[in-house]
Amino acid sequence: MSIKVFETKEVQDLLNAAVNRDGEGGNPRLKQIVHRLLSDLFKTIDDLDVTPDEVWAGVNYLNKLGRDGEAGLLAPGIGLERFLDIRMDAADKAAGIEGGTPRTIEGPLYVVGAPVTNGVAKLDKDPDADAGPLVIRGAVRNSNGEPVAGATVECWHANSKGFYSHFDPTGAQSDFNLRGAVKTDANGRYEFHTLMPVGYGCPPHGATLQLLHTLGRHGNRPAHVHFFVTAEGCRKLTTQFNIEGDPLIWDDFAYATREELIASVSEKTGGAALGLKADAYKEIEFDIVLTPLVQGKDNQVVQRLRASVAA
Ligand code: MBD
Ligand code: FE
Repeated sequence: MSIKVFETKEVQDLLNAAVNRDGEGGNPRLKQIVHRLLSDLFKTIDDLDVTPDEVWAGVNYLNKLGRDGEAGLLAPGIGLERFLDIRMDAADKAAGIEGGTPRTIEGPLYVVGAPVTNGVAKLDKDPDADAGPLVIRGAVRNSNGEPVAGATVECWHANSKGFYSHFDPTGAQSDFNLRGAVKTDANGRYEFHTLMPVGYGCPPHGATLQLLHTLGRHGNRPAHVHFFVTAEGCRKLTTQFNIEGDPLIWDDFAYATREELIASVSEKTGGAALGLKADAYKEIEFDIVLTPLVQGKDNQVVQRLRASVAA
């Protein structure tokens, strides 16, 4: 069928009416964005001759996505969150900002308000028989290579099942298990004592995995650890490392892997003296370089609705 109605006055008037384009009230920015999104949707329907059945399947999908609470999970899955990083990387490049630890996506599983300690934090509150001890340590430096004392390094990751506390479908984990924040010491150093994570997989019956499967994709991530790093005079860094050797390192459904963010693991002994659950443990060194404020401002603080324990 070659029915094309998008360019007609009737359809253009409909698009303008739908966002109250010329009327009083409402938010002009939202009008602009919704007008463009609706226009692109209508044009897609015209161009690809999308059938009414297909449109209603899509509407139904959005209802399921909302019921499952997975819009924040679909966003990285369809590359939307990665796309925002690509744009921020390009903005930094255009502004001549370089040299910091690369950013990569926050993802939907952060919880506000993890406990903060000085220098070192033990993140594993709950026992996890299938996870061995892991020490994550490193230094925070500024773009001059100087250690940053008093920086806050916040960290969160999954357990041996790939589940995050607060979002664990089995309900097994305590609040803030495998989550915590450390203030760096006088040498800019931080250290987390924790347990080795396993990669996350999307909920098996959720809307995100449904779409990914329909695209012939999977919904799994390699083992990884998330960070927020903040310090006086520096821009907030949102990043992660992915752990070397995971077969999904370059097949992450959320597209968060970056060459510079692949952590290598060393085998250590002496864990008993550190209070770890076994003497043999794994260690990841992850040094972090922050970039300075831009004209006194942090242009990296992203506002989004984040989970909290009380809510
Ligand atoms: C995760 O653990 C994650 O980091 C992202 C981006 C999406 C889903 C689960
Ligand atoms: Fe994650």
